[in-house]
Amino acid sequence: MSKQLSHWQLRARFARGLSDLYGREVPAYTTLVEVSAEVNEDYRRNHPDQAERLGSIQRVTAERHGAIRVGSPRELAQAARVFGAAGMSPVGFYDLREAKPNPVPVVSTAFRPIDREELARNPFRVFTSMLVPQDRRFFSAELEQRLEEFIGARTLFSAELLELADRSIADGGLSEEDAEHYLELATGAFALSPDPVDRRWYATLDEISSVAADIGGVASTHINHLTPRVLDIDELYARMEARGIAMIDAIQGPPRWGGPDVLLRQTSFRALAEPRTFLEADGSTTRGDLRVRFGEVEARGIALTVAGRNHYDHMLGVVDDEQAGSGRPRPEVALEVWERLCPRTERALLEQDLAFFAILPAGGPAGPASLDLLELLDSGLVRAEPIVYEDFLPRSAAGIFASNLTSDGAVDETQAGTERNSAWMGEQIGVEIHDPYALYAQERQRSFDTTMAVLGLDPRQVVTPWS
Ligand code: OOG
Ligand code: NI
Repeated sequence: MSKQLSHWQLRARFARGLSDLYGREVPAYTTLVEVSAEVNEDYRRNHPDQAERLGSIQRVTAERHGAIRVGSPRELAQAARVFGAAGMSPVGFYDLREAKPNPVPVVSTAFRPIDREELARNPFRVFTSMLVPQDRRFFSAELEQRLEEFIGARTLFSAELLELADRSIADGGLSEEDAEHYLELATGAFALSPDPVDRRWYATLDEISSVAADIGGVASTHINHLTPRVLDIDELYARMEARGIAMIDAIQGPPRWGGPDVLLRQTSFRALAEPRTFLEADGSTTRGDLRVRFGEVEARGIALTVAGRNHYDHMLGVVDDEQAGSGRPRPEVALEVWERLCPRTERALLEQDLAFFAILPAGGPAGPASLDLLELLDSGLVRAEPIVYEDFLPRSAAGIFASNLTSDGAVDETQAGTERNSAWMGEQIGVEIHDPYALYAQERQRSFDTTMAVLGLDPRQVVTPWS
């Protein structure tokens, strides 16, 4: 029997395959990856003891997230099998239809590894959005029907690919030969299609939403962007601009400041015109271009608890109020709000149970073992290491979508929306959508229980900020 490739090995190869593909399709992406690697290397040199606190340099340098868009629950269920084959499970539910000021007619989840060891081996994740043609705020009954017919008639993932995917899920991996085959088909499923785009159909959808056109106006799906991770996103932004690449206005997410970095900061360069073939109304084909794909980059910080996230959303609301009417994001406003309202240290985040930390043995001088976690930390017996945020932010996602749209779109707010939630999505695809908060809490609890056991303490008797 030939050697078996495990899920994480498939995931690492899948990520590399997509990265090679996207680099061939969008050369500016290669520039972004190069500049990101330089920024990370310089950061590591200048901050030797800080650089690896949120992940090893190997992990961060290899790290990517992709974004894809599909048209129906059936397509999403198939995508779940293709990703499941590489150990990626759906985590989180994002309703972008509610995003202000730029609603997008999709609901999304992210496929990613969920165990710490798996994340450390390769954290590849794919933000996956599904069109909601049933939502009357965006689509008429007639358009819904046309969309369902168009999407129902296409095949994104071949039967052969799905069969290999199911085998990998069932067996925990694939033989070398099957793996090659799976990777070729899986990567190929996300290549930009050379098929002609029906110009009138595309334009009809584009009037409602550029994202609807990108999903329902073409015959297949494709990577929308592939995002490297950097340790200093402000530096990356400056270096890209210095190379003459036009970046969007702002870095999405929390501002740069002197306190702990939390959640996620993202920015991107504007979508590039890519040549496409069009099918015209008179049956002829012409050459033209579409601007949909772009380059995004991100920096990841500490995962927040539900309370921390509520506080974060509250701070964003204050920033909005204070810069209302100014037209464009003003970083100094956000900075001032953060200085005023955000706890300044990791310790404060931990004490107020606003962020997640792993509790690890620190090998400090053995003092009298306390039954209070904060005292154990003070005595140097244990230490708290930040748990990195592995997910996405709906507001940033909507900002990323919006910064690259060609039309403003049309939304009829007098219509009622169609109810969609995490449970609904899980039922549609036959796989449970994991709750990201539960995953972070589990990781914290495991690290805490293990460390208390090492100290000979009963974890149930030790008081923590979250107990
Ligand atoms: C997804 C946009 C969201 C992110 O990083 O927040 C996203 C898309 O454009 O399809 O990728
Ligand atoms: Ni993205």
